[in-house]
Amino acid sequence: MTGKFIVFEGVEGGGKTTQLELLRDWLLGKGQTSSILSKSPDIEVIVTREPGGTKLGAALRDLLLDTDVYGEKIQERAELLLYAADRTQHIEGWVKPHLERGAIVLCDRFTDSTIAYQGYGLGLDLELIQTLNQIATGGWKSDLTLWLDVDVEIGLTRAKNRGKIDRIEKADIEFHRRVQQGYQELAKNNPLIIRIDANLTRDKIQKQIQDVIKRKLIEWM
Ligand code: T5A
Repeated sequence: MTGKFIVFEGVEGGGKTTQLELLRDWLLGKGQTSSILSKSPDIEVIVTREPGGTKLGAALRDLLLDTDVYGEKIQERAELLLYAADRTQHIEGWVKPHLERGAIVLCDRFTDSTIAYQGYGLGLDLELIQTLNQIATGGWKSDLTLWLDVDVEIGLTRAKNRGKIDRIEKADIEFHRRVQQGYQELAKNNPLIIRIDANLTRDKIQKQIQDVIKRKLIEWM
């Protein structure tokens, strides 16, 4: 099997981080007698995220999510360009080399986040964002995108209960509803986006994800 790039998307608090880690453990067979990848034991499974998957990205992430960057408001197009810079560094310097070695790369957010947040959420030009995504990735696409579809209120409550709130989580509820609408539109137009009901318990969400991945692994292998 060649490397596979699996992306997790969705509004705040859908449980992407939680589910990515559960999926990695399941793929590697942690706590089980055999791994789902037992026929290909050498396959590497790595977890990464945007923004922040590289050292440069980690610095950009701090700037992007900080509630008070040197006391200045980040301009919307500056924000867009910072996400693009993070993505270029991440894809070229980290994701592609792993995929070329045959790894399964599980990534928390990718290009659809920019369409949903900066496009639908902030109202920046969608064509401009598509062009920028194209430049940042060199046209690279995910092999599969799992959209963790959680009600906006439930997701924000989960994120708030966790403790510290970042700059974007602080945005008003209408912003998050527009982001949600963005994901709905994206899923309508792209069969590679699979909707996962993320309003359920951690175990029930993971079960849906594993069922999708089992089907996909058969197809890919
Ligand atoms: N962004 C990103 C853009 O605007 N444009 C872009 O192009 C990109 C790439 C990233 C921010 O950047 C923005 C979007 C984001 O605002 P982030 O910290 O990565 O910042 O934010 P999120 O991706 O939203 O991460 P969160 O950590 O907020 O949410 P997750 O990862 O979806 O959820 P998770 O797993 O951390 O869970 C959140 C809390 O809920 C609990 C967990 O224990 C945790 O406390 N939880 C559940 N509780 C009940 N039931 C369940 N099923 C639960 N699953 C998890």
